[in-house]
Amino acid sequence: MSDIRFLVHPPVRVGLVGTGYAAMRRADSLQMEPRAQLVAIAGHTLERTQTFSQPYGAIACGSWAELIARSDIDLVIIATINRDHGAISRAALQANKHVVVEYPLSLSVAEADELIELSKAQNRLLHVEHIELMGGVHQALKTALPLIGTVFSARYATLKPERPAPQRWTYHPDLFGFPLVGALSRLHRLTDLFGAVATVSCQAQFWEPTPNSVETRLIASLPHYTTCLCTAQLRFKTGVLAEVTYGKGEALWQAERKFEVQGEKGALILDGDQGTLVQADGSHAIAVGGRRGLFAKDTALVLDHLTTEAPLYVSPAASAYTLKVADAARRSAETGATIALEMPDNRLSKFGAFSGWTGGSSKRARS
Ligand code: NAP
Ligand code: BLA
Repeated sequence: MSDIRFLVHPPVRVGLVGTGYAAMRRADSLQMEPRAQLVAIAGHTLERTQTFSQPYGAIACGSWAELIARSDIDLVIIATINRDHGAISRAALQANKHVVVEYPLSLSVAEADELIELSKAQNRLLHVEHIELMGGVHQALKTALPLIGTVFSARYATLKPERPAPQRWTYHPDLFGFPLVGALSRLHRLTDLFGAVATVSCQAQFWEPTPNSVETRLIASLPHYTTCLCTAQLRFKTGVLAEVTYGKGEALWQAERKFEVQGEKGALILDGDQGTLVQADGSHAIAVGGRRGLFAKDTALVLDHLTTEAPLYVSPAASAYTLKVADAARRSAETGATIALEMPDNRLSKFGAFSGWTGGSSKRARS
């Protein structure tokens, strides 16, 4: 991460693509930052873009291509639908802009790799946001993992009942990607904690938007669904077995956000924002920080990086590796096969891909 060969003199001039929740958090963060200037915004419709841009005093662009073509922009922040991340990142890098993109970098594994190569060739920053790594739950896990000895299993479930299912892009496979690709942070927490994955198997269910029906169709791709429910089993190279469940929509009745890790000397349970360490002598509450202010933190770290070369908390190579795992889950769900992953490129460690590999990891990892 020390091979950054660029420095931007503040204020960093920013173009923002997107007008939704993540874009608003970015725009608010930039407005608070003396080191940045939000120059222009591009959205889905010009009307919404104009309304969104006005309080920030930013120029509303008619398209992301128009935004990227501007010579008064150093950094493009991409906070729009997942389908477009790859194309916008590519165009921005080709135009010599630095790029920050919300996860996932691309819906395609091959394109993600190409973009990383392109950013190096262009000598520009490519940062994929992974705010979940800075959130309270993940930080609590990282801090407490050494207390439970050799880890052998983990379970992470996030279920979000939404009734009726919203008419949003997040329920369109073409726009969001395979559920564990679009919600890449779920798998990324695990690769950050436990490192490289040996095998993946996954089952996925999708409910079609048939009126008055919750008929289950075990097919991987529909133009639009009203519920998805995916469960992936990951066997890590260290031997840790993990199960990840992700679901959203109107066929679900009980919300859940729970991360459990079992080790030879204890267990860690993070249920919502409640943390518990279970050991031989009983259960102890552990402190868990919040989930607010994470986009602002990410934005500040990017500005630190661009203006002083301070290191970032995650590398695009680490994100691209997790994308390979998520894509293997998709292939497993489609074929019914268990997918073996190739050992990640040794160069990954150079880019900090497995920064969390040693943190609280099992003894097996070192044996
Ligand atoms: P959002 O609030 O729904 O905003 C989506 C943006 O995309 C809006 O500008 C929307 O414009 C536009 N859009 C919607 N449908 C579109 C279509 N068919 N074609 C082109 N543009 C379309 O979503 P979000 O939560 O901000 O998510 C944006 C990105 O941030 C995603 O990549 C997501 O993974 C990432 N992210 C979000 C969070 C979070 O907390 N929300 C956290 C981490 C990462 P209109 O409203 O005008 O349609
Ligand atoms: C992640 N939240 C996301 C993502 C989307 C949303 C599309 C990226 C895909 C994913 O990982 O699932 C969308 N989140 C929403 C919406 C609501 C929501 C529409 O909570 C409606 C209330 N995001 C928020 C709010 C918070 C928030 C209000 O919109 C609360 C502080 C946090 N969303 C948040 C965080 C992530 C995320 C921290 C990263 C994912 C993670 O923690 O694993």
